Amino acid sequence: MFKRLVIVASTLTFVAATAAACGGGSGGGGTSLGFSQVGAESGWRTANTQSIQDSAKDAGINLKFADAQQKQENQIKAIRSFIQQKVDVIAFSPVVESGWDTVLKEAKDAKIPVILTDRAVDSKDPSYYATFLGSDFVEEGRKAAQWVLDTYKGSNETVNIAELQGTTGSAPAIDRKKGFLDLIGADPKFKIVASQTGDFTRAKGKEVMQAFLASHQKIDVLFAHNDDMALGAIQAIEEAGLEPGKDIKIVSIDGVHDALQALVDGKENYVVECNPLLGPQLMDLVKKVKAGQPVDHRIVTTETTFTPEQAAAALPQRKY
Ligand code: GZL
Repeated sequence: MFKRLVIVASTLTFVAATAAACGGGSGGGGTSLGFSQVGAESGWRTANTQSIQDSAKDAGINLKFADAQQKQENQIKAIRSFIQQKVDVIAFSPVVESGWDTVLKEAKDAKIPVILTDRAVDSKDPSYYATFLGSDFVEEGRKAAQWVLDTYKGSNETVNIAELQGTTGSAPAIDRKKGFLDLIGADPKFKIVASQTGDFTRAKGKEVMQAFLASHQKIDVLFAHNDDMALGAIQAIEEAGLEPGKDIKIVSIDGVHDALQALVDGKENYVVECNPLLGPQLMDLVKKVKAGQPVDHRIVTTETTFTPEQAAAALPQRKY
């Protein structure tokens, strides 16, 4: 009798330990999720990764997480590995829009549902993924442009704009540029005098801004596709002896802590939020998709904008 009790107890301990390793939360029901992340290029990405990892644990979902270091071939390798491991669901944030049809068809043939988070793909076949959860990047670009229009309303002076673009070929870079031009392009007083990719990183943003400043073209406004490039540009502007936020007004997108602090410090002028905390919604979608429940094919995340005053109010409880 005693021996049987010991076996039962040790088995229960093993099951509990396994459950904890797979995320001690409830409701996951042994669900396995393979997630391929873009990389760790920005504050936004770090917050996005944290949200996904924390939410998987809370939901009791066994997360297999792969960092692609911003290389598409690494994401394709990771997705193929997830297929071989027969995970229940695959999710990923595609580093660029194109080149996914082959591997998405492999997942479809293996009957493993795919969820897109954060960024979109340009696949023509909507059956390649169950849903796309992420921001409306065109709207984010429009919000940034609207602030520029409002700031220079009533002035007939030419406004020279420099643009730090995100990763070439990525959905946020393509769509934020489109949204910005939709509004800015309508008024000839606004001229984009310089535009180049800073690959969403601070280092590259600083380097490209240094080149913009060296070109001696007068710059009135910097539009950066993300905060990290704007923060790098601020360093370049200060090292050039100019005042960021005054000599060159700056608008960027994401809403990470350091950018809100730059707003409060007067070094930035406006920030458009792009919400990285997609983890809870993603885990809810994973469970629904695994259970074969219907989900919307496109789910847009809700987000806001920040003036310096709004940044000061938001900073104390800012999660990222
Ligand atoms: C947007 C996300 C972008 C962020 C950048 O949803 O894909 O990638 O704006 C990040 O900070 O690098």
